[in-house]
Amino acid sequence: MTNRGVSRRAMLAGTGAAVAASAVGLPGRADAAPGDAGLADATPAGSAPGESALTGTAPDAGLTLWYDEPAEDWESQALPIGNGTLGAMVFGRTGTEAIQFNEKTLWTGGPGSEGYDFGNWREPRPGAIARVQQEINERERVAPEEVAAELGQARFAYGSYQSFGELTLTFPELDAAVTGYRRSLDLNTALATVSYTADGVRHERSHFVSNPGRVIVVRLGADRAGQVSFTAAVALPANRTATTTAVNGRITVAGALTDNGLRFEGQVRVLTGGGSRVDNPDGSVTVSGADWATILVAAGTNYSDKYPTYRGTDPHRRVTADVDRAAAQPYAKLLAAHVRDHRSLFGRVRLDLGQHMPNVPTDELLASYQGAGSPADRALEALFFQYGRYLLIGSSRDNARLPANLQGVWNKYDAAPWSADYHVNINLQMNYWLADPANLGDTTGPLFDFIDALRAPGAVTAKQMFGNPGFVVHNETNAYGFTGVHDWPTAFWFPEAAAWLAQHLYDHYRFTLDRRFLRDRAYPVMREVARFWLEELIVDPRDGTLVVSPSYSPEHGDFSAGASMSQQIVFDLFTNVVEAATLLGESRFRNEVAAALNRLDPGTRIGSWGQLQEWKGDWDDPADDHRHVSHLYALHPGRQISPATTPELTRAAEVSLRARGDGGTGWSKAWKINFWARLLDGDHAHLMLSEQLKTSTLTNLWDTHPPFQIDGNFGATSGVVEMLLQSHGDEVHILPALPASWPEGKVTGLRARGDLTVDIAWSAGAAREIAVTAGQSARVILRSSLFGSAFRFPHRSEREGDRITFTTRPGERYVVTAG
Ligand code: FUC
Repeated sequence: MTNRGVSRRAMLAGTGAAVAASAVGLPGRADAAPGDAGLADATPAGSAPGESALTGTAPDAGLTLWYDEPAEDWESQALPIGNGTLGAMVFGRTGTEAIQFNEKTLWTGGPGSEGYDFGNWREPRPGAIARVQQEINERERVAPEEVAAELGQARFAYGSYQSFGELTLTFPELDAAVTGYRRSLDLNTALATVSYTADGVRHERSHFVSNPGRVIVVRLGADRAGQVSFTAAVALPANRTATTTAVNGRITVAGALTDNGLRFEGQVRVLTGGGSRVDNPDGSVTVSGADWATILVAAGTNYSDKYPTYRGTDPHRRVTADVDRAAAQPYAKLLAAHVRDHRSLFGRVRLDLGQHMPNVPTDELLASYQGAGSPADRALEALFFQYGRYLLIGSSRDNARLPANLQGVWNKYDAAPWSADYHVNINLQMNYWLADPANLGDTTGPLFDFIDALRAPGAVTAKQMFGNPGFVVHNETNAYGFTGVHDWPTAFWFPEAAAWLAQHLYDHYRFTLDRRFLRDRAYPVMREVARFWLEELIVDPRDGTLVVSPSYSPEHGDFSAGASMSQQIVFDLFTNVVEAATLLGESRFRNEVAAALNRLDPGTRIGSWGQLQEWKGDWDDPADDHRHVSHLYALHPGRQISPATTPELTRAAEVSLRARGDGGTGWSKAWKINFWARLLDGDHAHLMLSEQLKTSTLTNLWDTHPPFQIDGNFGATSGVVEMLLQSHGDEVHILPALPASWPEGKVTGLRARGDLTVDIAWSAGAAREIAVTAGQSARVILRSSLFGSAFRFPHRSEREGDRITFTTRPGERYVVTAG
């Protein structure tokens, strides 16, 4: 199958992408050949003199992943589509296709599963934590194995996220030679398409997962009438039994997980135009000689996020309603609603790095990537940036009941790597770093619901293990409120996780300035977590500061008192609580937290080789290249260290980061993009992006740890935003870390804290035009090299060095231009 560069896909009977485009009034680019949509029509950075560089209306170009062979491997080649709750992986095989699919709540383990205890100690252990604190006070460092023996315990019935099954499609043209093969994923429309010619007939299949329609949709067509024939069936994983029936073109699979009794149901409806459709006794459906067919898949479980049972209503009615509602709509309408819905989020941000997408399949584009700033390299970088946004939309929508997990919503295993769970010592947080800055703030709903759902089980753990109010979550958690511990010494203890999660709530407020969200959602959680820490901090006998003990820098080193990350997370929490309580007029609690903040060890020390210490003791080894760089939390995602406010600590952070090196797992490299951007070193940030693309990215552009882990995709997108725009401090910093490889470009629709939407055009490595659209009235400090020379800004403002300050009016757009 080497027929590269199929120049044009046939206009097939109502199947394809062209319908998507026309049905929603998009330019007909989806019907163009791969590579056609280069940047010929989208070169805003080079706009004519006197013309605004920010007002181009060219379509997003080069945002299609495409290949000239079917996928063989799920992990590295198949293409993901999803609506936050349902996910599917498209292989595009021509003989027997197996579309693997997921429903986000299908988890083994938890209540109903033998021995589940939420990770809480099965026997009371009075004084256990105090004993460890005592040991630490005496010896300063205690090996993780010793602490695990005292505080850990074997884990039972934690469970794993499950594959729901496969929709198999068997085609009679099985043995026919195939020519002109192409499979693609268009990020603009969230549509995966497969097309090929067999026995002189051009076939096309289109796949999408509709969020408004709550179904997976597969449309099959051909360029001649009566040529659509296949048998559709649902194959379940080997660990599952279910009843399967086929009645009137509706396949129903229903059962309960043997492990925990969680009920599940999937329904497939097969609709056809022309030809015949037959239900088979084995629960499959055969279509012969149709002009077209539409396959709709809905799935659900009786999962609920409510402690302690985690069970809700049987999925049968909802799943039936979902497929039936979708079946009642014409395909074009279903498709148009999907594309409109996806575009309403995806289309908000455009990134032009002066790229040119060459006419080669994406695996070749990746293989030839050098990171040297060629137009093709920049095309891959822009695609990878947008892919992170695409994947978040696909795995985290407002109505989804769980947030994006380690694999988003995609998983083919019954025992997934790390259970495809919610690791909260970096990974879940990284999944959402991009959400607000990349203008996808409305994908945060499932994360915030998840945090809320952790409060009840986490309160039990806080009380039982620590005797504290508030709630606690440790190193990782599942769909069933696992907030306690296990006994893997280097990864079982991380009671700071809830405080880190609370940062996301407050940061969402900082982006939106949504007071009601702050009062009703964010602050109640922040206050509860702060209450836990007010109780839990102890006085360090060595210097009288308040410290966390036992404290453990994630997955690294010994236990001690006051490891830097522990201190920095509590510092960040208390700082945010003081700000929020001030805004909400909660002065008593504010004062209590402010007093503790004053006594808190801030976790920022410069050590003997100029490094930022990872621990309170100066124990860092300059030869250590561990993947976690936890002690730089204060630099990112925190805001305790920054070049503008703490230059010495910033230099120390840089020393530490250099020592850790440019390697690491996929997510580690992604974090380093963010770090280097915060250090205002665009070239090093870009180097990390290129390292990630060269050594930690699979051919379907999924990040690999290895194995596949989606946090690196999300972290990289966040890192690119940090290179172009930062607003963690008091100012909105334009192009803070622009690399030499991106001399010309334009980005529109990024978000800055303060309810601001920002567009930037630059050339010769410097901003030429900036537009800030304000959601509310606020004082804005804008920082850009542009203010160092002549500029135009027709509003009242004060200028100081490279900053201007002005007051916004809601809805107004403020444009600064060079010259
Ligand atoms: C953290 C990391 C591992 C892995 C796991 C899922 O614990 O240290 O590398 O990413 O999460």
